[in-house]
Amino acid sequence: MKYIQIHLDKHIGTITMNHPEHRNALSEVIIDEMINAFDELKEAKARVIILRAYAGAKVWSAGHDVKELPTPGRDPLGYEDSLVRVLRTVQYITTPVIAMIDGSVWGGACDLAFTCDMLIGSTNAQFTMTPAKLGVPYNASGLLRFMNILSVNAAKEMFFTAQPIEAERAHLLGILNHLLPADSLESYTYDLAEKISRNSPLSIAAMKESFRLLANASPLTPNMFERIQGLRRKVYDSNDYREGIQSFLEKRRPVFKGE
Ligand code: YXS
Repeated sequence: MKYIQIHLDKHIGTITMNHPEHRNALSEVIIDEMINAFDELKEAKARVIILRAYAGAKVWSAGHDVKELPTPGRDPLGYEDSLVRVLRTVQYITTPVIAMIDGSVWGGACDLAFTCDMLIGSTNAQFTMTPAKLGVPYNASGLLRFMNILSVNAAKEMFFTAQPIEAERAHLLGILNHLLPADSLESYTYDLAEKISRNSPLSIAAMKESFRLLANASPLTPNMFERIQGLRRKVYDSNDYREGIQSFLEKRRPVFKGE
């Protein structure tokens, strides 16, 4: 694999994102490799999986590959979108996944990290939710995930301001399970993973799947879903959506006109 490294040692799997040139942006290629890596570790009976960036990375992941966002008129986070596919993989694999974070996390990569079962970060960890900066209407399952982790007002602040949440505050808000100095992050994470690997995989698998079902148990009527989709379609059909992507590609600040 080109951008993903896999390692398995005594039931503890590690998936390392390794695309420094593009700050581990979640392109179709890296996502397909990541999904294969989860499948391989599941096959190999890993009892816990750690998802991390390459050693020394200042950016854990720069989020969805903006160059792969669809042109206006197509849902940028549809069911078959690569980011959405890997989020489902992390949710449905019954092996616990720990996000080990020692750098900045952007946009859809925040959703990937939040979808993991635990987040362990260093003081370098930072989380920035960017859809509003790019003119992207985030999707219902993503918003629900943030609401399950954060208070609604903290989730709204993340999405509406597109400003970074630093490590200390991320720990305070419950995003990070543990906050460590950078030089003890790895040993602490693998030590916690080892404790999980000693427990019953069957019991953990049943509880992880139950957590998933219960977390998504909020009743969403077809009418509610269609209303959300209608609201989102207006946005990804808009000129502002086009401007958000264009401004990123031209490395300039976006000028949104609300149309
Ligand atoms: O121009 P070259 O070829 O050298 O490549 C540059 C960047 O274009 C590329 N890159 C990305 N390419 C595609 N998608 C990305 N998200 C992305 N991020 C970076 O990586 C090369 C190095 O980038 P550069 O020079 O900016 O690195 P840096 O170290 O100065 O800054 C690192 C970052 C992460 C602060 C900076 O790259 C950045 O702000 N990236 C964009 C972060 C972001 O806005 N991500 C959200 C993507 S959209 C998304 O996730 C969802 C759709 S949503 O928005 O709804 O959550």
